[in-house]
Amino acid sequence: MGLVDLTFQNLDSNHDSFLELSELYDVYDKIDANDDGVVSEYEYTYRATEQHRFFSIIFQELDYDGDGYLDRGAEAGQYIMMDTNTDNEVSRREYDTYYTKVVEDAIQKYGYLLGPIGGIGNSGPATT
Ligand SMILES: [Ca+2]
Ligand SMILES: [Ca+2]
Ligand SMILES: [Ca+2]
Repeated sequence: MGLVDLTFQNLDSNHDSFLELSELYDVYDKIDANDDGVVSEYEYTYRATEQHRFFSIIFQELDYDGDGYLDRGAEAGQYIMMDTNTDNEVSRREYDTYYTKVVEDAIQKYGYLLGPIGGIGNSGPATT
């Protein structure tokens, strides 16, 4: 399953229905297979088999400074982006909204790399 199972429930390790920054950090620490403190594109994508290329373009989207690694700065930036009402917690709805947007942006910018796609990005309901 790999990263495909990175659903909100898996991220929310204390099950309070909110994603805290520490929980996001924990997830990246797990993805950081060689423990060098940053997540490389390889680490981010290698567990995803069928959707490898898809995660690759998501990675490009998250790697805002384009250095090929997701560090704590990128992770914190991602968290701030998710927390749209700035209450320092990311709700399920904020998470869904954020990922819908990331997927849409990634497909817009890099979708040509995917070729024909069947329903990717439409797997969850888009909250309004
Ligand atoms: Ca939580
Ligand atoms: Ca690493
Ligand atoms: Ca929030």
